[in-house]
Amino acid sequence: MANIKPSEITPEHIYLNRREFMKGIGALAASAIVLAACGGKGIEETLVQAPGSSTPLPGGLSDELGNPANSYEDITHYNNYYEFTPDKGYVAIAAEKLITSPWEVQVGGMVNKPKTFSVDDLLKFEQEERIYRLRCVEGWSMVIPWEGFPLSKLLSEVEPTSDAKYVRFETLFDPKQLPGENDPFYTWPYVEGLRMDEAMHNLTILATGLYGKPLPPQDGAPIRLVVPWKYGFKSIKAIVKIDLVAEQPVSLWMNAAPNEYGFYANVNPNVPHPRWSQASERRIGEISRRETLMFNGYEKEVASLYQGMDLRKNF
Ligand SMILES: Nc1nc2c(c(=O)[nH]1)N[C@H]1C(S)=C(S)[C@@H](COP(=O)(O)O)O[C@H]1N2
Ligand SMILES: [Mo]
Repeated sequence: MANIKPSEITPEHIYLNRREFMKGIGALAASAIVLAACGGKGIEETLVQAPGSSTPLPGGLSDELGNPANSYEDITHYNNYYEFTPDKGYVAIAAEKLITSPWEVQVGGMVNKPKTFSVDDLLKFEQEERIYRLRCVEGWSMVIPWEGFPLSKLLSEVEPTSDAKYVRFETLFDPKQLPGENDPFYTWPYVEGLRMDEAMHNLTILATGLYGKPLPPQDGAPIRLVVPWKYGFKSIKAIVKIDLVAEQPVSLWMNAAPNEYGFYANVNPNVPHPRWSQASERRIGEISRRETLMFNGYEKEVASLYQGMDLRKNF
């Protein structure tokens, strides 16, 4: 049963009709799928919040800490996407008509084999499910079941040279489709960056879907970055360009407010934002606040990347 890969299962059945599905194929086979999809958690130990429901049901999706996944409705109707609107509840409607096909991602810079990937090319990388917490720098969070693949696989294919020290990502620049890009306060297009070791880390993925469906426009279709131990703004949406570079990239947020948004942006409850504490967060769907975890709960996996660094200076 360990051989069943999430990618071999019709995702809509798993996520949206899990209970019907289980009735159909029997509980034994269903538990095998849960083991494969959730990295070893037994079906009895997990909780799910069904799409459209606020009540966790037994037997569903949760992260490795046992936090139930947010509903599809929450994940797709509470968004940050400044190219469209700063109104989180309106992004879904404002982004509805974004043209995401055809779409190309140009990967170049300091690489031996620059390559332009179509979305079909990107979908040829084996797609995995990753259930990650997403912590916005504003103090809210969600648990999101992404589909995608490690960024390291794409980078290996283009063969970064030894001069490449950082990866720079760029969002589509198209002010007709992305009206926010007419706002002169920001330096468009949206840019983000990672240090090479961060980019190569297994937790860092390019996401192509969520809840087993293609990414909707509001969540970054057709392809977005997800770096779960960093504040959400690092997880850049609608990527068209990835460059391997020697110098630390300057992001849109660093340009907008360098004292508030640093390059590293690691989730850190001990380093307050200049205008608010980062010690706690509101999980969407919950009433009381919960404590924010160091590196968003991924400390074991990523703390070694920052050994010897002053995390207050390198915020
Ligand atoms: N291109 C682009 N990417 C972006 C943003 C944006 O405004 N534009 N917002 C970021 C912020 S602040 C957060 S918290 C996450 C939100 O992702 P979600 O809407 O899928 O939850 O996307 C990030 N990626
Ligand atoms: Mo954010």
